[in-house]
Amino acid sequence: MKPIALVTGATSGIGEACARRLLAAGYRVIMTGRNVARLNALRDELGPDTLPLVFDVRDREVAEMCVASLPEAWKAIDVLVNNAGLALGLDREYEGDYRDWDTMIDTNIKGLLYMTRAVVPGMVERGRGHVVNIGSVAGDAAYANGNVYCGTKAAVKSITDGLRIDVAHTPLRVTLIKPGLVETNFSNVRFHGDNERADAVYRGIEPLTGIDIADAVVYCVQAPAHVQIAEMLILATHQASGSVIVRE
Ligand code: NDP
Ligand code: 8X3
Repeated sequence: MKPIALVTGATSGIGEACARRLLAAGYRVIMTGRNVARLNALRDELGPDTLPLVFDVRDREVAEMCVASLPEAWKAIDVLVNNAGLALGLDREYEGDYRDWDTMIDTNIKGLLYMTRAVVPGMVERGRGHVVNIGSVAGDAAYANGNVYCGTKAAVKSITDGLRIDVAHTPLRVTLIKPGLVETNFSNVRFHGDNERADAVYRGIEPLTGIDIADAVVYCVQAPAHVQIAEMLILATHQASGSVIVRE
């Protein structure tokens, strides 16, 4: 029987790329997100080794219920990729929009925790599993106007380290992937649909792609069982940190 991966936020960007690469690596893939039409289109394209699961990771009860009511053949999740997340706004902290803060904190931190709480007990019980959390270079050090988003990704780093400690007595592995600039819908979402502003983020530099990050995820989950890749920082070649980017 093929192993099973669950990828949150599989409707776009890094999550979609992870779904595609994990499928190609021989996994059956549970693809989650809120965009039903996109999930169904992916399922039609990618075939019966994928299962769409529609829910908002911020809704703890629904997230738990969706995981608990997976069909029997899809219950034994081997890999959880906690990818769903977003940035909203790029403003001085003292001028930020508190609704944007709530959404980022609820999605990037609490949603990731809800999924971990729903899936990891089964992994511990079965004595196998791998959790891959998508953090960010933004969690290593704050950059100008990144304040709350950077804070959520710093929290993801701590929460990932905490989980690794808490499962160290089991065969489970826990990995934090910290991408730099990846061209996805991320900046369109951050700038509330201002596509021109979003495009400018990737101007004058060759950014990473979702597939670059997905390849790293596949490398981590396919490492031999005694090898735990704790953390990976992946930057575009002309990016040195969250705030040092050399453009043409
Ligand atoms: P995209 O906007 O392309 O994808 C975001 C995904 O998250 C979508 O599939 C979206 O699905 C899902 N999502 C957002 N909110 C929710 C929610 N409440 N419930 C369920 N799913 C949700 O961006 P990326 O692919 O770039 O982002 C993926 C992750 O990578 C994020 O955690 C981001 O912080 C991180 N990251 C991105 C970087 C970049 O430069 N792009 C760099 C470093 C980290 P739907 O709308 O269907 O719900
Ligand atoms: C996304 C990368 O540098 O835009 O986490 O914050 S960055």
